[in-house]
Amino acid sequence: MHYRAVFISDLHLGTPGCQAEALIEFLKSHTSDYLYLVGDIIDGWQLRRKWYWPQAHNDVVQKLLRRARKGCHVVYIPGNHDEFARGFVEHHFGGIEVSQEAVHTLKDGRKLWLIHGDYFDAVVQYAKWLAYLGDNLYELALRLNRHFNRVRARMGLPYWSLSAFLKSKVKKALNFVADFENAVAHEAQKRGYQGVVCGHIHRAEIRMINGILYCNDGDWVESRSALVEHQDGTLELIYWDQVLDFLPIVQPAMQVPDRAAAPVAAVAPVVASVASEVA
Ligand SMILES: [Mn+2]
Repeated sequence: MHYRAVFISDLHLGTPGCQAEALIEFLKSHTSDYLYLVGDIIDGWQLRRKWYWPQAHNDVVQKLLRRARKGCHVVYIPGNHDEFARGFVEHHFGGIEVSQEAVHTLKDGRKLWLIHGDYFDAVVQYAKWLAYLGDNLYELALRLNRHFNRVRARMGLPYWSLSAFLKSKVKKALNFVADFENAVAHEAQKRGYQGVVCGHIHRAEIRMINGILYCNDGDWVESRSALVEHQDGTLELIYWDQVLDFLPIVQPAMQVPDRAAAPVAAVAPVVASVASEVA
């Protein structure tokens, strides 16, 4: 299928989480006149910590370069994980244009503002912390919570609920997604655009927010999603071969006999899914 435009972001090449093989398959069957890389394409943060660069990740880069060579207009908008590329803004890389932000005009004339979106994320550090907790650390946190409360009890202090703490964090994380979407849409409107395309929060979406078309193209770490503009100008989110079991289920936590921990177990899948969404 050949599209007018394809928008992808948050590939996180250079991390084991990147679904490079699926992305290559997607790119093969989704050619376009315009290809926008909306940030966090290469994960410089992770690569600095630990070098991880399998062949498939190289193939993705080669595929993007080849696409540019073959006449596709490829624009690369660096994100926060690939902020090193912001030093190359207004330059070309083998035909790929690097830009801080971009504008795409839809077939019907509407102008979309293209940004990664991290500028609107005042709480990157917090979200990262939550993402770590969503993993195996969750179990450790439960164990620590029990020890912590034994110590507190010995000191005559009341029980401190990890459950209540996590619930408030989850609520804040959900607020964060809505706040992010509203802030991005509001700024697009202020700048005179009819819509906006961003990434960053790994949450694919197409919806109207106060008369502004808000689009998020998702990610290639979990949801394998892309935004496309068909030849007739309609926009669509494409989920590539999506598997339904992508949410990490925290099974062992369900079997904790400690009654105090039971509510935590109930909220665990939510924490895990929210954590992955705001990463
Ligand atoms: Mn990002």
